[in-house]
Amino acid sequence: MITEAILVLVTAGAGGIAYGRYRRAQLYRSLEARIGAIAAAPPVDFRPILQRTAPAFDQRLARIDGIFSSETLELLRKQALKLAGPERSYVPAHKKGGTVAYESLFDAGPAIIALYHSREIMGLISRIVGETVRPTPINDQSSLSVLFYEKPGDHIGWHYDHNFYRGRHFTVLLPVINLGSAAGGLSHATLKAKIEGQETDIATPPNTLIVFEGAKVHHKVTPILEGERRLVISMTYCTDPRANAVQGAVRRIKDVAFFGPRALWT
Ligand SMILES: O=C(O)CCC(=O)C(=O)O
Ligand SMILES: [Fe+2]
Repeated sequence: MITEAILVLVTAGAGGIAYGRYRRAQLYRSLEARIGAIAAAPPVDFRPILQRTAPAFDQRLARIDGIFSSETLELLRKQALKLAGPERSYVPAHKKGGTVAYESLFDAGPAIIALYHSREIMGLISRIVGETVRPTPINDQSSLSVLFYEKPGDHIGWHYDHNFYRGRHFTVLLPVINLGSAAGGLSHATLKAKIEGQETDIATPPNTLIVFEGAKVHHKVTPILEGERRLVISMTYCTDPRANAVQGAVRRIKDVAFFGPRALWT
């Protein structure tokens, strides 16, 4: 009797997981079809960035100031702001802040999706890092996201961005809002990176493109103060986005911590 009940529960549980994964797979297939359409007709012209010279990347970190025209930046900012109610993550002593993940960007943020998938940005990043990069998969919640620092104390502690893939993995940041009472009218959420053992401030005013190998460069973001705001489009690229089973499982565990149980089905 008891064994039967356990059997029923286990079967139901396994069925539930299989169904959850099936529904996720369906969702990703339909989103991938939308990516193709958005990237084929981008709402903004990213071609001007093809003219930019690639900065040195010998420290595995590079910045380009004033990357986009004011019209392009304005559109990206407007769409980032439309993303209502970011999911707040709170990993005690490590991270506090809001995040809107990839799959939630399709309706409000087509220009953000188009940017992530544009040949122009991938060409620029490939020139900077010296290898051809591709987007990381859609089932990785960190592939494309908008980070919201807007409540006092929002921050991220020292960390490496975990690389869940076979190839090299790069993080690309585009701050679209950074307002507060620190120098230059910026917020106190400062990106710090260890470069040659030295803690170095990386200025992140809006419209700066920051490209770094997050799995190799230790970095953090200091807490924001009351009344300040910092919004960042965060994109990840990889030279080989295939993952083995262990890498996939570790990514899922991390995504569950930051984005909740739905990531179990990815
Ligand atoms: O907000 C930033 O400047 C960096 C964020 C970051 O390091 C992360 O999300 O892993
Ligand atoms: Fe990071």
